[in-house]
Amino acid sequence: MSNTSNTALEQWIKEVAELTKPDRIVWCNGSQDEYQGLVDEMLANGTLSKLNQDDYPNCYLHRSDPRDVARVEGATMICTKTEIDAGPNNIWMEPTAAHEKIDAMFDGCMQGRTMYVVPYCMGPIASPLSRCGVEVTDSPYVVANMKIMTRMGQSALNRIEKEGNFVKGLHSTGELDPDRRFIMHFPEELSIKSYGSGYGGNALLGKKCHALRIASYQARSEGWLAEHMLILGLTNPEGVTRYVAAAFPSACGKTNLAMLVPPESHKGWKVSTIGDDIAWLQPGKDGKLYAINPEAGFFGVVPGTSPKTNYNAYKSIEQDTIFTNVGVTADNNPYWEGKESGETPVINWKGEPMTSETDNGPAAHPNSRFTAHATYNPVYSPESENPGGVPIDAIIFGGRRRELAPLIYEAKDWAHGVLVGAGMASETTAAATGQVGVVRRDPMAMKPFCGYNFADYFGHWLSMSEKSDNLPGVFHVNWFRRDEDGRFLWPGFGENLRVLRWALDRVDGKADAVETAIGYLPTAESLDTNDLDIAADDLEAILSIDKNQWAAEMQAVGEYLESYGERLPAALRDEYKKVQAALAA
Ligand code: SAT
Ligand code: MN
Repeated sequence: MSNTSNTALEQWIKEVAELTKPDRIVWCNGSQDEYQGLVDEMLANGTLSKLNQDDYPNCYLHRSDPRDVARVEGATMICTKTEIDAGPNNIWMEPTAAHEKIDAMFDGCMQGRTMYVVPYCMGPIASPLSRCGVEVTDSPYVVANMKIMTRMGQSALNRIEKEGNFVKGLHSTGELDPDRRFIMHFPEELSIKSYGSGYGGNALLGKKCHALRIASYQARSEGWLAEHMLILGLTNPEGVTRYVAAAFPSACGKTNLAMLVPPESHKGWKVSTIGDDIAWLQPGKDGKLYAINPEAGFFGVVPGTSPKTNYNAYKSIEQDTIFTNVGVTADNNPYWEGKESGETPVINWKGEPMTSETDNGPAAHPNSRFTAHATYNPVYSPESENPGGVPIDAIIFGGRRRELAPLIYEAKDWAHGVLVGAGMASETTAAATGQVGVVRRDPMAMKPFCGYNFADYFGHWLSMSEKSDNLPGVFHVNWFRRDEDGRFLWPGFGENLRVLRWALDRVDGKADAVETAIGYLPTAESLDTNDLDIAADDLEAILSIDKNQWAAEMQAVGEYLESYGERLPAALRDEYKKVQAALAA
C-alpha cells in the first residue's frame, strides 16, 4: 500500500530507506496522539524528562550532547554547481562530491532505529506564499519540535499532493560526533542533508535550512524575499495597527521585540506578534510588501527571560513547552540565569549537581532554548494565519554594537536602505559555535543563512524597487550602545516602543529628523521621551554620530562589499561612495 499519491515522494522515501536501512518507517500525521506517543517514548528512553507538571504542565526537558548545543557554521555548506553561485559568504562543496561524502555517513545509519517521514508546511496551509517540505529523520525529538514549530502532518501532505512539489530534507543524528557533522544544502535540487547533530538550527530542517537557505534561493528566482526577521503589529490608542519587520542576528532580542510590552507611559498602545525569527515577504497587487511568518512556534533563547524582560515569552513557556539545555530546581522546575523567580538550581544543563547558583554553573547553557506554540503567546496575532500576510510599513535592521551605531536612523531611500542592511555588523553570540562578542559583518542578519552569493542577494534586494512602488521605509537601530564602563545608554525592552513609533511616524511624514551623511536621525524633540528615565548626555550620545568613526566604518563597509568582486552590483557601490563623500564633505 502506498502512503502518498505523490510518486516522487514515495520514490524518494524508498531510496532513503534503502540507504539508511531503518527498522521501521512511520509517516507522521501531526495528531496530538502522535505527539504524546513520541513524548512517552522519549520519557521512557531518557531523551526527555518530565518537569514539575503542576507548575509546568506538559513541559519537558531535553539535554543535548554537550558537544551539540548550537549551530555549526563551519560545517554548514551550500552545494551549488559552481562555487561562485554559493559566494564567499558560504562554505561551498561540489554537489556530487558532497552527496558522496554525506551519503557514506547515511549508509545504514538508521539500523535499529525508526525513520520518521515528516511532511510540513512553512506558512499557513491556505497561503499562496507558503511552501512545503518533507523531513526524514531518525530523531523523535526533532519530530516533536517540528510539530510545535511548523504546520506538520496530514494537512501538509495534502497540500504537497495537490501542488506536487516539496523540499526534501534528510536528517540523522548519527553518532553526534562533531567531526562527522555536516549540514549540506543543495538549492538547485531543493534538498537538504544534515548529519551528526540533533540541535535546533542544524536538525529542525524546516527552520534555517529550508525557510532561509533554500527559500532565499527560491525567492530570488521567484521575486520575493526570505529573511531573518521578526514581524510585529503595533496598534495605537485609536486602534490602528501597522506592521514592522525587523532583522537582527541570532540571540540579539528578536523574540523580545516581537513580544514587546508597552511601558507604563504608553497606555493604550499594543504590540502583537506575527513571528519572532523568519519572514517571507512578497509584493502585493497594491505595490506594498506583504509578509507571512513561515513558522508556527518559537525556538527562543531561554536565559534572560523573566516577567520583567519578556512577560509574554515567560507566559508562552509555562505549558506544552520543550526546554533544551536548561537547569532544574529542587522542585523540578526549569531554571535559567535571569529567570528572577527566587528559585535556586540544583542540577545544571549537563545533568550535574549544583550546590549554589554559581557552583558548577551556569545552570542553563547560554544558548538553551524553549520550543513553544505561537498561540500561547498572550499577544499572539491571529493575523499570523492570514493567507495574504500582513502589509509591512517599516523594515528595521539592527545589531549588537557597543559603539558607533546610533539608537535609530532612517535610510534615505530603498537603495540606501539596501546598503544599510548590507553594511550591518554585530557582536557574535552563543547561538553558533565559536568566539562570542567579536564584531563581524552580518548583512541583513543573513550571514549564516543566505543560500547563495551575497552579491546576487544584494542585487535581488535592490531589484525589489522595480517590483513594488510602495516599499516600506528602511531603518537601522541599536539597543546595545554602552559607555566606557560598559553601562547601557538606552533602557531598551518596552521603551523600544518609542523608537518604533518614530519610525512609523517617519513613514507617515509626521516626525522631524536631522539629515546626516548616514541617514536621518531623530531630532531630540521628535523622539517621545516623556516619562523616560534617561540622562540628557546619554540621549545626546545615542542620537548623534561621530564622523571620524563613521568614516572608518564606511571604509570597512566598502572593503567588505568589494570583497564580493565583480558580482557586486554597481548601484550598491554608488551608495557606499555617496555616504563616504557626504562624510568627507
Ligand atoms: O539554532 S537556530 O538557528 O534554530 C536559532 C538561531 O540561531 O537563530
Ligand atoms: Mn534566528
